[in-house]
Amino acid sequence: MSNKNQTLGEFIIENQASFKYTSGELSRLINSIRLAAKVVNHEVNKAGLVDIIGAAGDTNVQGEDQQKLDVYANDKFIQTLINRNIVCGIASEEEDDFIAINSQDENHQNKYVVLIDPLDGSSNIDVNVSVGTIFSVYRRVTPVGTPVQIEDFLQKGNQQVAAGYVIYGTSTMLVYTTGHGVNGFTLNPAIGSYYLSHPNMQFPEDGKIYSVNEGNYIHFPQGVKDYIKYCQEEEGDRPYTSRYIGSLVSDFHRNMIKGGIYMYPKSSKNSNGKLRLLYECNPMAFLAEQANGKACDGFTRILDIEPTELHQRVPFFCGSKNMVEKAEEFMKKAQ
Ligand code: P6P
Repeated sequence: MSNKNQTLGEFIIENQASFKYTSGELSRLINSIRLAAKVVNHEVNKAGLVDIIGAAGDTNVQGEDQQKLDVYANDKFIQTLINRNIVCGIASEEEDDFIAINSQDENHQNKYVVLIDPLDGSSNIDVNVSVGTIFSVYRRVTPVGTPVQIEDFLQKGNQQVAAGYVIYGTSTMLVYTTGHGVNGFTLNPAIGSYYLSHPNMQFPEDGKIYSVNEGNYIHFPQGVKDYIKYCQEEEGDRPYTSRYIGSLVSDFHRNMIKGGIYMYPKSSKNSNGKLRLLYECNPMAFLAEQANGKACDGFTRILDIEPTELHQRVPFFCGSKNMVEKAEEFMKKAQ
């Protein structure tokens, strides 16, 4: 149950009982993400002042080292999660290997691992386009109290206990699920509180927006080319509108509100596509399915894919159910 304008804190307390398996740890985990997002939001929003505060790698007017924003975001989320002593391991797009936490202390009882893309689309910051943080949460599968292992991270997406994103756009929003639907919270930066602005978010079953980098068209598989031509032909409610921001979180968020499909297919340039399974596709697929949408690699449900390595890439089709199913139809027909 949720009512509009409830704060994120009130929402978490009210829905605590529905977080199965947790004694408040998952709530504290979401709270730590909400705090880190506020800190990163502040830094992202002043990135435009780079001439005053110094570009990445320089020192700013206070003589402080100016970090690249994705490195900054990575450090902030990792430190916030470690300081609150909630998780036993973290994997990040910015870290080659996973980070084991408290591995020397067999008394720690932390049972969650977090996988994160700290600042997806960060190349857009220099041109003032929205960017986002994406996170995915699992319960560990190795014994509590022992050092976390790679198998704690290489779990299928259907094992996630929570997933979400922060979108640093015209307003900053935290959108997440714990398996009981998707809710969106908008930050009021004046007082630092998030308010439930988008309760129970749902993908429209159908849509008229397709998001893909058409510059790669000649490199796409035939099924993708056929689907793009289908979107463009004059028939019924088509041609659709092409909208591609170059920021997954932004395209996903718009499509969830208005209806649409986002595609990052494999191509002759990227044999498995570009997006990472564990900390981009799985969390977005969990959100999509919780919001009555769908997510696949063109043939297989994303959440059923067996991961083999931390930074593996997969082709990604995600959004309104009927649109994803139509794209799958073209992929299978062209096979
Ligand atoms: P391209 C950003 O780098 C990202 O991971 C997604 O956020 C975005 O949708 C995609 O890559 C853009 O990639 O190759 O179209 O520039």
